[in-house]
Amino acid sequence: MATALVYHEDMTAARLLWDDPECELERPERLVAVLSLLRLRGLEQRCLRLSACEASEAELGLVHSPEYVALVRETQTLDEDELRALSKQYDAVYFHPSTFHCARLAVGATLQLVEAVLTGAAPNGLALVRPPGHHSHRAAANGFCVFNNVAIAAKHAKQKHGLHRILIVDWDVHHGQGIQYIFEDDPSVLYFSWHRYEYGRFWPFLRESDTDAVGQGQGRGFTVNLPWNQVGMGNADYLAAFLHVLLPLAFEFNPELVLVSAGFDSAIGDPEGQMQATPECFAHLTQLLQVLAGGRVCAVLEGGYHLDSLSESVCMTVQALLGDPGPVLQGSMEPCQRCEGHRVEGAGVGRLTALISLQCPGVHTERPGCPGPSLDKPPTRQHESLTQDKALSALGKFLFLVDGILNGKVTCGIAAIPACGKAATLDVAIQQSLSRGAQRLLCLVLGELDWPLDIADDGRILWLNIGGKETAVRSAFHISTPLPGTTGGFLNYILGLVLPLAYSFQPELVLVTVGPAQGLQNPHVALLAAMLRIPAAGRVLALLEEESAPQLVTTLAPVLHGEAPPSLGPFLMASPEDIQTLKCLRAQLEPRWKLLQVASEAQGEAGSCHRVPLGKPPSGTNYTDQACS
Ligand code: Q9C
Ligand code: ZN
Repeated sequence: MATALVYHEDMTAARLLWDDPECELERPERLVAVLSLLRLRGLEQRCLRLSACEASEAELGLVHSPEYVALVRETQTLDEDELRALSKQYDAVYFHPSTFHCARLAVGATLQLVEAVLTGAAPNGLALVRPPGHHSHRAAANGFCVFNNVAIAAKHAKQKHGLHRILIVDWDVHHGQGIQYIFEDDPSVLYFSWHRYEYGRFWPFLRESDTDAVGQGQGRGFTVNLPWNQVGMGNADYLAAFLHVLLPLAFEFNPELVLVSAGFDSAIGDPEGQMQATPECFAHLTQLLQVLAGGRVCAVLEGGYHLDSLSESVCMTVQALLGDPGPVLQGSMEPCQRCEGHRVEGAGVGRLTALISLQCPGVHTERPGCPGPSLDKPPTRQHESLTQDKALSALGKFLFLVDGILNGKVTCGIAAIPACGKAATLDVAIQQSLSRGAQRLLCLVLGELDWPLDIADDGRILWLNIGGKETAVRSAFHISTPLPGTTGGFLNYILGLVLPLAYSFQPELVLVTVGPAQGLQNPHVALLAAMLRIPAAGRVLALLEEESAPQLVTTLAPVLHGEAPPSLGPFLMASPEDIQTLKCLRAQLEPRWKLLQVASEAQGEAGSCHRVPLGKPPSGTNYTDQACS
């Protein structure tokens, strides 16, 4: 099953016929450039290619008024002066005699993509369309957009497929106010948009693009705006927004489908966005979304006006959809510090989390330590596994695997070892990696296991023990915490601690050691592996104990190959104890690991934990137990 790629070359027909500096950016070459790079990279050939058909007028009517559809239909027969006069009635819009045809193809392509994904013909996909859609209203064109492709697709998924929860992620650099208006009172569509805002001084200059627009009536809490009040936002800012704002909400919402308003004017080089995120960032954003909704991610092109940046970014998105590991995300992982007001912050968002919890029926808090209902489902498909044997007992083979990952010949691996040999094997893997010159090794240990005595805490190993006996930050590189008691707590740990640390550390290899009876169910381990694979560019080596191996291998092999992890089941809120523990850990680790920083949390309750400066503690000191109990 391959990623769907929906396109039709007729969508290059519409173009600006007169001089207009504002509208000339949106030109046919955008699609031509994207498609030719996709071909050059061999990506188009790997996709399930679908030729777009025009949407029906009934489909347009899911969102647009009959009068507006009729008006756009009439533009087919207008002459240039009439087209120009009509265009002037809207903000940043041009019409061409082919606009109606193109815009219907754009909607049709989006619907075909969603249809392919919801019927199982493709796991995910991308629609390459013009004109874009997210600014258009029920009865108005706006910002180069004629029909609202993504909004129509969401309505279609609800009506024709009976979906109850759809997440729309709008990573275009402009606010998709059209989508916001269409779903503002609808709790079945969670709309998230980040956008260049500059306190309202950037187009479309709307008060309702700010954080305090959260939806209305039943839909209150299901619109999430993240305005950027300065240009120059980069990879770390975008990642922080996903890890600290979007993904916690998205997991709680538990969407059945993810639609992406995939505008690439938020990428470096774009004249509209003036942002700094590199094309590689879009592979990461896509991969992060693929852990939701069983991987059913449909990306639909919106803006993106720098042809090279746009084409590279689309290629990165398609590579991620295809399941390819990587790329490594370069550069400092420090979100923007200087500027107040646009750091990822939660004045609105904190309230939203609470609101969504209240509005989701069946949300309740579990007693910490009391595991939820069994989430294990027998795997339904057979997967090719990277395991060289059912159990990799020979040390030679194991070291071959470590070497293979470090030198790039192997992407990832799974090793099953006898319980008694677990600590020794991990020790050997670490020694081997260091002797091969590895500079950054992330050891994620699930269950109780101590840092190997013979290995120095010198910054080359980041040791993260989840399910250890106690909460302890022995150094910035030696962290231990008990297992959170609920799914919500576990998600908080992954999104609020494990991934920010992994992104900041940029490991060359991640060693995941899974002990027996560590308290995690297989879907939880699968989610952790699926998410760690992203910052690690795929380079994950899982060490399992033989007794638990056969089942875990069937769970882990597909996710290490890039398949979506299974759902975690009903969302159970984190316990106050787990939240407090996480806050204490973060407060202590923030000075060293910048991606942990979230403006709204920086003071608040976490301020009640004494912060102990990091560095090498005297041996045996356990900071956290002193400071936060
Ligand atoms: N320099 C999309 O990206 N012009 N539409 C703004 C500010 C309108 C953008 C002028 C931009 C419309 C789909
Ligand atoms: Zn845009």
